[in-house]
Amino acid sequence: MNYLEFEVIWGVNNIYSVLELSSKLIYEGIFKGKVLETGCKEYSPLVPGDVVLGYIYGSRKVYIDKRVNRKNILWRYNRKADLRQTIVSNVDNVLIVNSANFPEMKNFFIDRVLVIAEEQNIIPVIVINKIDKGISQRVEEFSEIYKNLGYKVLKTSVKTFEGIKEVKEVLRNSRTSFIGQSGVGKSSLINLIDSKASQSVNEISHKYSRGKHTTVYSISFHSESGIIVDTPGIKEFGIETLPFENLKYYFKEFENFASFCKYKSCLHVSEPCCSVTSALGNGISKLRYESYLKILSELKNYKNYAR
Ligand SMILES: Nc1nc2c(ncn2[C@@H]2O[C@H](COP(=O)(O)OP(=O)(O)OP(=O)(O)O)[C@@H](O)[C@H]2O)c(=O)[nH]1
Ligand SMILES: [Mg+2]
Ligand SMILES: [Zn+2]
Repeated sequence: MNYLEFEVIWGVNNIYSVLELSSKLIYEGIFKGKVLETGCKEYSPLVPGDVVLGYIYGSRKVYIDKRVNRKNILWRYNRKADLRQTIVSNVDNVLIVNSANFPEMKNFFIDRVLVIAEEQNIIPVIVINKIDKGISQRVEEFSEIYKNLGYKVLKTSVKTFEGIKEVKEVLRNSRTSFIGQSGVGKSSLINLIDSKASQSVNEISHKYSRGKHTTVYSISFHSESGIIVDTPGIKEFGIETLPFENLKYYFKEFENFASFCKYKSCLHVSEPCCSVTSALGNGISKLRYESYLKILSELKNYKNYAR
């Protein structure tokens, strides 16, 4: 059997579109067995970015036998399935796309993605799109907070092309996943960057001021600017399965203060002699700290939390 390496481009219902890496040809891949043996119960065993081993049969078909170990995963908690769901794997950058106006930017959403990016060693970039329609004061305020933390914040418009060059610079020689609420313009940005992408885009619903979930599955594009992964709009980016004691390590602004807390195990909530809480409003943003407390309580309340 002649095993070859393929990259997963997209897949639905266990049928995958896979790219053979040396010939650059696309094949239709299915599992040789009923499921892919990964050793764990997984919500999505194969996602864009995965590399698999398999062999070609018939015309343009591939039996997928094995998933190559992943460098990292962009994951979220899927409440319905009560499982961690991998969205994309082997990711260099995650572009957290927001709208400067509608749908309204959710800082808690951004903060949760930042936590996972820090946990998985993915470089996060915050994109504020639709700036042709003006930027709300609130969005400006948060942009400043994220910039001060050292995160890259790009302001873009698909209408005026502002910031597109900067987005392309991020994408170069890497795999970048776009992520965000429905209707923020992920697919519109991708279509602008790669004319071959031709992803569907849709008006946002005026009745509900939100997107219509136009993109329904994740898909990769090997564009001249780099590998781009479009993903469906996400309403809630939950991270409940992260152990709550670890959350503090992924709020990177705590790092400089945490070593001065009295207790090494300090969670920076109400412990005595906590340097993080002492720095509130003076080194630690109150809005980010509020987010930390909110996420911490979500993690603590996770029903299946196993110690
Ligand atoms: N004014 C303005 N409208 C934009 C911009 N980018 C996207 N839009 C509009 O926003 C709407 C939603 O865009 P999509 O690209 O479908 O959004 P999406 O994030 O891919 O949404 P889902 O696939 O549902 O997750 C469309 O009507 C776009 O034309 C922009 O920079 N400026
Ligand atoms: Mg889309
Ligand atoms: Zn502390």
